[in-house]
Amino acid sequence: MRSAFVSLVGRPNVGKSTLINALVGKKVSIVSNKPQTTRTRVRGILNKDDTQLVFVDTPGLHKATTALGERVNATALESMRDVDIVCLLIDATQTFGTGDQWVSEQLNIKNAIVVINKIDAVSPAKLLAQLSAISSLGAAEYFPLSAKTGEGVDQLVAELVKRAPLGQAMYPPEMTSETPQAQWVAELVREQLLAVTRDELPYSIATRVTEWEWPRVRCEIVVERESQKGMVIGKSGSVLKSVGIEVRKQMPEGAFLELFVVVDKDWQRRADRVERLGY
Ligand SMILES: Nc1nc2c(ncn2[C@@H]2O[C@H](COP(=O)(O)OP(=O)(O)O)[C@@H](O)[C@H]2O)c(=O)[nH]1
Ligand SMILES: [Mg+2]
Repeated sequence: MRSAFVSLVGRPNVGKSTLINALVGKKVSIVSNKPQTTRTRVRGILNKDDTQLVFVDTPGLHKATTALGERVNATALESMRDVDIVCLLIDATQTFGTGDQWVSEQLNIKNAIVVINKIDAVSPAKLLAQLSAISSLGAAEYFPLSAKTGEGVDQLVAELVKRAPLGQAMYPPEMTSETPQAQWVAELVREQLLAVTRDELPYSIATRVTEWEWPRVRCEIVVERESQKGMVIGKSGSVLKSVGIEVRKQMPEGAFLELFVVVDKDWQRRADRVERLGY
């Protein structure tokens, strides 16, 4: 038996969460087109032959300007330590630059695997130019792939299996995620809200399940200002309603999901509130 912890790190929005879902073959981490969607360490488990790979999805490393930003950066940096393999993700559609360089300096790049993601969205010429720029990092291995289409994902898995050290399985074989059900529902609510909000609002939203008396589930949506409440609720509750419909589709049948919006003034800037919200 072999097993390995594999951490997925990189700047915000490079596709770390999309990739963990593709690797596990099941949605274990929420995704959005807004940077800084992932706020906690998320694990996803893949069993392949006699190897168990435990993937660790992490928040994107960025220049933090709030207590929340500092907290999630610390989570990302911690998640790189004590793992067997680090995969550094780079977005093929963005120019390789100082941000990626900085992230690469936070890890032992010589042992790391560099994943160039989103190859479905660039021309072969652009990809070649990117690969040649990125090769200056001096990583052990480079894997161009598309987390979205799945192209190249199997090749990465094969390499990870090859690198996994001998060891016991850490999770039972049927387990793909360790996120508690209530927390997962809160994340699904936040994912839907991220899809319909803009500007600074996505960063102001936190969600948490405050009651779980199946089939009744109560989820609180926390915003930072009174003025944001209306945007989350929508005209006669239209936004909340559509969020509820989309989330219920992803819950076991029969769920009765109640959504409430509350204001916690400037929570994102206050370390104690950030911690209380579970980040
Ligand atoms: N075209 C394309 N888009 C991708 C790919 N992987 C992720 N994305 C998109 O990039 C955005 C950020 O993805 P996400 O997984 O949340 O990035 P993270 O912040 O690194 O976790 C989303 O809009 C994804 O749909 C890919 O392989 N190809
Ligand atoms: Mg993410």
